[in-house]
Amino acid sequence: MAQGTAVMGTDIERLSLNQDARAMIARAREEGIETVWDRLAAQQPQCGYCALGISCRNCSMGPCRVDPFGEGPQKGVCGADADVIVARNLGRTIAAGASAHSDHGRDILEVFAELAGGVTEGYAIRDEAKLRALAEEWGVESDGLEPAEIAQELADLMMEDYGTRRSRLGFAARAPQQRTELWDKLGITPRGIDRESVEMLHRTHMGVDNDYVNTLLHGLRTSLSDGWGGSMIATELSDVMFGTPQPVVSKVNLGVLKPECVNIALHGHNPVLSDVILQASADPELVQLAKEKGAAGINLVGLCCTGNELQMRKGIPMAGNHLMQELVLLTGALDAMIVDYQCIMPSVVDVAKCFHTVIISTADKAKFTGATHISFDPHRALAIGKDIVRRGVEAYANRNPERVRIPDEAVEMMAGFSVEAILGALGGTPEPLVEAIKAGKIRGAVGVVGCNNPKVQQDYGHVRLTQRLIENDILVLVTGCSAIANGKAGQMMPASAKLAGPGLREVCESLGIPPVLHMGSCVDNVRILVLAAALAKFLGVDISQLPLAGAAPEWYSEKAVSIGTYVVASGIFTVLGVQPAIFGSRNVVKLLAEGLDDVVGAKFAVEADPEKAAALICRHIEAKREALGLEHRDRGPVLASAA
Ligand code: BF8
Ligand code: SF4
Repeated sequence: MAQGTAVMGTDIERLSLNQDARAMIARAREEGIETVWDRLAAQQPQCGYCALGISCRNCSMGPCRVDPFGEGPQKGVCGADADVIVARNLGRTIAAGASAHSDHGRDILEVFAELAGGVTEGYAIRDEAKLRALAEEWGVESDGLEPAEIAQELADLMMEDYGTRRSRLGFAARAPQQRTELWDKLGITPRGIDRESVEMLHRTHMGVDNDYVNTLLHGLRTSLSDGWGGSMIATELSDVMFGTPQPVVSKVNLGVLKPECVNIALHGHNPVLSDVILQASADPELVQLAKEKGAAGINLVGLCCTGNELQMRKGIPMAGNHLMQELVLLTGALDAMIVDYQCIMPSVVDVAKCFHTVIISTADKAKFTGATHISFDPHRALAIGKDIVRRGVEAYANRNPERVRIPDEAVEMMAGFSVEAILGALGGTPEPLVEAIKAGKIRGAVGVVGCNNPKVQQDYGHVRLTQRLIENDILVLVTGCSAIANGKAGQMMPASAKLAGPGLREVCESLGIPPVLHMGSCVDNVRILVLAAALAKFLGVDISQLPLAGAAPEWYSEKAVSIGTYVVASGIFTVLGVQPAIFGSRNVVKLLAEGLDDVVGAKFAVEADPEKAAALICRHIEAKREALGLEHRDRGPVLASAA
């Protein structure tokens, strides 16, 4: 028995870096509750053709597959070869990811327009200065206008960016001139946000775009319509409506759950929902109801990107990232999980059935069989928000205290580094950051972003890569589930500066900031683009000349593919930790991992080992420094010994 337990323990340790996750996975096994890791194991061996990207079911002459060993068929029924099939599949993946972000952006834009029209409940313009700055950027004459009037005009202009009437998206003008000229030259300047994804679906229909290079170029354009379009609208309008993030200290991991309180988790992405739920959870009547049921109060916690949105703006504690969504239910302490859309596993409904937890879906476009659906309507947002919170309070009465297990103590993390906050900390201009980079105290900056994936030990990719980068004096910018991983690992407090190399440590300590800056949710990756553009413009160079890189060590989603692609198309070298489904075409791999450098000044690399990924990135950053005429380390990075 003891031996059996030890073997199981070792196995569980391989699944996650964290104590809280390990304890809950052990509980799932004890109680026979299925989790994502069990289902991954049950799927083995996964389809090799699909993993290589050389299967196609785009029409009913198929499905088809190309033999990667060259012995079987090399073409689908229509004649498409591996290059065409891989490019088409990748193109569709980018379009799906771009569509997810952009539709999220549209939902925010529609509420923003209705707020301007005075027909919503529970929303306000919380950052009027940002509204006025955006109005100026978009050519709206705002002098003498009320905020609602400005918002109406701005909303109309932004709505048009979803259509096809212009030749260039409004926010594309934020990129340095060198970059926009390059996009024009390549014919990949993003036009309408919807248009590029629709065109990608058209091109990848049988018999349309049969040239893999041409398809992939449109893939770049489609991703740019996300990064400089849909996601950027989502981020900027969220700031206007919910407040531009400023540094705030909060807590993270399953230890944020409180046994004595009604615990409600918000999971998903759109702050249009979560902000109102936060307001509703403070309602005195509901707090009183919670007390009548025997609870000390209502404890709201976040998961995934909605958790980031709430944490960076309101300091709400964070229960965990992607792979914690089932495990948070296994605590037995969660009374309600409120979801909107994206990255919410259908399985949460099944796990919740093993406890008293209610799952409440809210978006009509994202229903979950077996969940309670309460249709969210911004016109009556607060009333609906209160109804939803009430369900959570009522569920608390069904909680069995004997089944509650909260596995760990919460860890402190600092969030809220919007571009405005970073520039504010620097005295309003990028100059101090540029000077620190020039002096070599900070070698460069890297966006470490993206998901968890059960194929990778949870959080190991993020935490180890980040650790190596900061040790090498590279400032790390994090978003999405990566930010939560780094938070749990204790890398995101000002005191974490001691984990950094001497140069970065000195800069962080003088500014009182962590060496790993939380820039928000996944749509907020655009904040990294905006910061990169500001640095490039300040120096009079293109983004591709800066000592920057991107990394997605544990990515899983189509959205992450779109993000990685727009980051590269914007000129930033990007390392993926999980293989994308492209390796069935040598030509596509060669183009993305080599040729793209000559086209957009950046390329992809795939490296599963974060130690090696760190070395690749350090070398890249030193090469960029050298090309800019800055002091550089010839012998590559001095990597610290394994901790
Ligand atoms: O958009 S990082 S697992 S939660 S896709 Fe999803 Fe990935 Fe997390 Fe947010 Ni982003
Ligand atoms: Fe097969 Fe071509 Fe149809 Fe794809 S599009 S399923 S490769 S026939």
